[in-house]
Amino acid sequence: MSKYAAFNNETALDYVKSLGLFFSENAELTCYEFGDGNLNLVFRVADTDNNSVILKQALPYARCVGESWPLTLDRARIEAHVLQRHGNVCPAHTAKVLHHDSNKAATILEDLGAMAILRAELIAGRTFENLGRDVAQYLATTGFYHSDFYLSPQEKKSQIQNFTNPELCAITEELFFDDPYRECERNDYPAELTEQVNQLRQNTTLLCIVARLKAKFFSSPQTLLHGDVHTGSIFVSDGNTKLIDPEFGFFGPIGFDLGSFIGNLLLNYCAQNGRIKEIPKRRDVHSYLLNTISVCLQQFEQQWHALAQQHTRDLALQAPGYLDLFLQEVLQDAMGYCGTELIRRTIGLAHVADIAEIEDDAQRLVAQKQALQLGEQLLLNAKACRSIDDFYQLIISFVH
Ligand code: SR1
Ligand code: MG
Repeated sequence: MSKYAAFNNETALDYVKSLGLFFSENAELTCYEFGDGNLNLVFRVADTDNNSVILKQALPYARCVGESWPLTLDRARIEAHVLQRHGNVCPAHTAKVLHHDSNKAATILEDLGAMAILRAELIAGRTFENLGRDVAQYLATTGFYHSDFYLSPQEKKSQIQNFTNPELCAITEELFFDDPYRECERNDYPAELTEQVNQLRQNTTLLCIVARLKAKFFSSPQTLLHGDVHTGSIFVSDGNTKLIDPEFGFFGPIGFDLGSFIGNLLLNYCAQNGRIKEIPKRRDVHSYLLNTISVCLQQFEQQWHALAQQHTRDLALQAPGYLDLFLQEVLQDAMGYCGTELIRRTIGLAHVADIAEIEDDAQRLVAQKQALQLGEQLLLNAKACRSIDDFYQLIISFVH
């Protein structure tokens, strides 16, 4: 049985070569580590003919914090298996797993180096026409085919066990729903936000809404989530969109991924006020982001509807009218989770470069205040929304 040891450039190259699966026997290979995420090592192994693969390996701790934050290696198994299951139903928008070794916590993936990470592109003000549609397709398809509408109760319960991911879920449970709402060493925000943060923490209505969302995150195994759909988990090109990095995957509430994605678009929206100086250009990027949110919500709802009408296997869930009620609740949850994403990325541990890397202190503060206020308002008003149009109006009433 192969044993775990963290790779370096040399051992990563040797490992990929030893598999004999991706390169010709005499190929001259090069390898370098380029991971800049919070948790893992990521190597690119290439030959001289432009063939390449990505080797991703989990470390036994959170890379962004160090060995003081131990973390299960099992997340590599979860990630590879979520990618495989999501890839089976939505291959167009899921990164392809080429090989996985749970003992080494290592996965070899297709190299998406010809595409770019969405966060960096959005920060640079670049736009991608199909983004909203593609992410909606990924979320609706992977969501539907792992839900009670489609899986048998036996199969679903067995898959819930396979994807039990307590350590990574605990990170989300604490970073999304606990830390921002109380004093905590991990929180990180400027002194100028203290008053706004204190008001947030004293709002008992808001704290109850956050508690409800956390309870649902704990105990609503509705579908196999990606678990971390931020704009750093999405590769884009002019023609395509691919999701990577579902190591936080587990069976949870359907609205969580949708809300995380929209939250990240809104964080970029807030950031652009401090980034793009030319008003017409900024207006274009803002309209693009709002339009992408609108398309994503509409497509998600339409696609889920179409899948459910054609492929629902459960008899009771076919009851007339149930689907609409179900989707309304999913969208309300999504808006709530979106609010928690905006808040935790502004005052919690893990910030987004969109806002954190705005150079001018005053401009950064304006973006942070807007993100915090928007997050708060989405949380407070999500339950009152009944339609996609209500959600859209809610968002635009607080960003304009
Ligand atoms: C310690 S991990 C911090 C954040 O990075 C991941 O990508 C997740 O979003 C997590 O909350
Ligand atoms: Mg990640």
